[in-house]
Amino acid sequence: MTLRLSSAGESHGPALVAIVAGLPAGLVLDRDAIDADLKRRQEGYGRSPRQQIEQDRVEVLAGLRQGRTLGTPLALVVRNNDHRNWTWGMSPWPAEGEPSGKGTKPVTLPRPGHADLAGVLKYGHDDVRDALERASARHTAVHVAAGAVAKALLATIGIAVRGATVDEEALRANIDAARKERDTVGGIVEVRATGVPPGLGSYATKDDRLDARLAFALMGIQAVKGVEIGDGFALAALRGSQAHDEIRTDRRRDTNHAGGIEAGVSNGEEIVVRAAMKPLPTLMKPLGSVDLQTGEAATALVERSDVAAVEALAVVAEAAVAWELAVAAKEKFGGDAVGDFVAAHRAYVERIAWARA
Ligand code: EPS
Repeated sequence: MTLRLSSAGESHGPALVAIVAGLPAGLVLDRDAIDADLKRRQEGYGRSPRQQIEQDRVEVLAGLRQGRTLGTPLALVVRNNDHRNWTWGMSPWPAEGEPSGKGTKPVTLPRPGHADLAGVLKYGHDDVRDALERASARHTAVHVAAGAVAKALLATIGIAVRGATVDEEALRANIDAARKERDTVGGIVEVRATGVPPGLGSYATKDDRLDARLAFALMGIQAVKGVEIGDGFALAALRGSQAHDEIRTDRRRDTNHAGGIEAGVSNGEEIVVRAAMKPLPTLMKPLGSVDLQTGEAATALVERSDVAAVEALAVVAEAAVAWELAVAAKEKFGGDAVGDFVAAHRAYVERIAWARA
């Protein structure tokens, strides 16, 4: 069974939901570990006051019994506490009573850089909110929960995944300066995965390639505008003799310019991927836009937002990479029961006589 993930949920709607299908049965999940990742995602430097309203926790509605997966779809829910302030404005059904709370007036001032303009044009909305609510990075919360489940599966075969910002100190100084100037900033995150055996992904077709799948997963996260694997763009300026990682007799490498992937296949070295995030588009000193109701020049919507969400992206990118590695590992090792998955991995590393570094 292929691992599959689908999600739904608006930023100020009742909840975010994800369905994870294709997990082997018997995988032990730790609620505290999932909630710890949800908390890490919320704690990032430069977040908006929204993070004081939310205390993200996972709820499991299906697929789990006494902390063990059943091999059936796992249904995950993360509730939006802020929905209580939007019950009329974000009511799934026609709202009753007098309009009250937030979201009652249509938004008509699209923000450059957000989904606002393209979203209303594409879907025929009159209210920009109908586009921005789903485009919001809020829904990354439930992807982090799914990523924590993927990490539990990967841990059974000794794979660990960790994301971090690149140059934390400079990033925080940049955030402080931008906050003073009522502006926003982006930044770069890096995800590393250890314990990945050679042979995940394939060069056989382009959608098998592990590098393509990781790039797809990272570009699928809000505000990500660039992805690189290993030394990425810097490789273009090197000679071949400098750019490639020589193979030792034990088939390991002393360098890792390739970021653990050659020709779309993991090579057994640490997987290293980076994602670049653009500055967030909700600005306190807004850019020029158009009022969609009047057609007149205007400035874009101003509302509560983050100065930066780069530290959150490190956690979200970690979840995305973990998810893709879990998909690739499940594809390679299969297994309806987690023991089958682990045994297939063991047999494989024995066949290739792969000794972990
Ligand atoms: C977001 C705008 C802000 C962020 C939000 C993403 O939300 P609000 O408009 O409610 O202040 O805080 O991210 C989250 C809520 C989250 O949990 O990550 C946007 O426009 O994308």
